[in-house]
Amino acid sequence: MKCRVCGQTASISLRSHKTAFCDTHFITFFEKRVATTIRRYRLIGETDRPVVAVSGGKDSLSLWLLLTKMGIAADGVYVDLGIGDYSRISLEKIKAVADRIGRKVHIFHVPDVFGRNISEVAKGLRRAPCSACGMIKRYVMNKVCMDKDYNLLLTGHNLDDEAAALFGNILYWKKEYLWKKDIALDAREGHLSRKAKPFFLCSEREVAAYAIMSGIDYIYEECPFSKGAKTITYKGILGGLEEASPGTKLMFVKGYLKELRGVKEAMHEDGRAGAESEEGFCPVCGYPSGGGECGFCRALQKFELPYSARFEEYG
Ligand code: Q46
Ligand code: ZN
Ligand code: ZN
Repeated sequence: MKCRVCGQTASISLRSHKTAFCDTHFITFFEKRVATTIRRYRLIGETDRPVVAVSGGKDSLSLWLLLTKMGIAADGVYVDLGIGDYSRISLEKIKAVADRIGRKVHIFHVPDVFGRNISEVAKGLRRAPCSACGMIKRYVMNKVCMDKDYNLLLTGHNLDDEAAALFGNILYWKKEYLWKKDIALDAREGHLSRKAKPFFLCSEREVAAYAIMSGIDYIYEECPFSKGAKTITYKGILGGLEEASPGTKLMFVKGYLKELRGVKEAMHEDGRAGAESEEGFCPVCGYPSGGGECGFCRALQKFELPYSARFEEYG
């Protein structure tokens, strides 16, 4: 197969776009598509101060590099869960990209603040690791935005992540989650800063190709706690559908976004939008909590630890 642009041997064929590219022209194609998504959905404005949630994986590191190439200056934020080599190697990869693009990264070390890793924190709280991790990550991301004056949190979620989550929500008719996903969320829709996902319409395969072709050294391993997650099964099922009918995933997610606009407008008209975001602040840390102590402070108290949310700054 030949590259659509220069006619040289293609290194990637994109069946869902009925085209193929060499490395150089794939990178251009991919960057243009993300730039179009950012513009069309107004994800990042000129006056925004964005921060990227980085994990060491291909998605977040690609996003970080791509934004820098587009002239969008963004720092990174990383939550070190203290999971042995997985966390250590992730941080090494993040630091390498931070050095390459000349940006800093705020690092929150769970073991430093909680005196134990995420698995032990979860045990102490009698929660599943992913539930404790989600709570801490949400807190840390919001905290870094509040303390360091960022107004936009960017994440590297890709089309496959979104399609799998959407599929799961529909499969079990989780109506409480179904219409909450969006390519961008205003402040207070479950978090404090605005939030956007510039790779919402880019498949995992495309992002991985972009990372490799751009020379990003990312961690291949997934978090050990992600094993057996249902989303992996859903991704497999959707992968089969995509194989049989290229473009299905993109159509599914784009169709959802279109429907969502209508749902949000209707909610706005009948005054349901934002009804659940009750004001109230945590008496310990001042974090908006809907009243009462926030989950993060309650977790620290459970271990009889004083309040602390310090960051290491690298770069
Ligand atoms: S939630 Fe769970 Fe992930 Fe946290 S503990 Fe690992 S798998 S990292 S997105
Ligand atoms: Zn080419
Ligand atoms: Zn608190």
